[in-house]
Amino acid sequence: MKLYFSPTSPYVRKVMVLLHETDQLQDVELLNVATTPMSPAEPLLAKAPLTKVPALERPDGPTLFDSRVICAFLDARGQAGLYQDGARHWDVLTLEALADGILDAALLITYEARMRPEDKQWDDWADAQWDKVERACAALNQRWMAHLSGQLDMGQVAVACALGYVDFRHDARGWRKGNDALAAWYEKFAERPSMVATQPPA
Ligand SMILES: N[C@@H](CCC(=O)N[C@@H](CS)C(=O)NCC(=O)O)C(=O)O
Repeated sequence: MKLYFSPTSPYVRKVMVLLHETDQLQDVELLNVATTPMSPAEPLLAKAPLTKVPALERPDGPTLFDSRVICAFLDARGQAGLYQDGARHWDVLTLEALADGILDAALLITYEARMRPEDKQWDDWADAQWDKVERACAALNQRWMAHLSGQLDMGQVAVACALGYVDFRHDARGWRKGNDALAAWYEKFAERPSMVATQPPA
């Protein structure tokens, strides 16, 4: 399998953490591609029409995207059980969706600053995206700590990758304020070898 990859993409990081945690890293070749909405990566065009990373090329089926589909596929392939069974399964999916929502909002703020000409940038819009991140962090801190502190699952991995990205690109906005329990949980989770090995380059 070939994983279209970027070392700074937090969505790719979800997949990489899963590969580490489930001992499947050796089954995947990493293809480093730079892709943005304004400059889609050529190698992705034929495989993944949305031209985003991650995308997973397989010898025996269509290329998979997005990160949630790839993670679910690799979890099933490795029989890892990171999506849990029963009622907890839906909690894991909701937690992963919440984490990906943090990423979507945070990435839009990044793109606003990096892609849009300076005279067209709109601070209120970026701040409104940040409001989503703040609401999501508050919800995690208030309602999800018991789940986050339980047995490892994909919801936890996604939340950790989302918080790692917010630190990486939007540290100055201070997501930890008022979220002490979440901050303490993240500090510990970030020590996992899978998280250390997949840190974005400085
Ligand atoms: N929902 C997608 C989002 C992936 C995504 O937005 N990746 C970014 C890199 S962090 C990208 O490839 N952006 C290029 C673009 O938007 O054209 C997923 O979960 O994989």
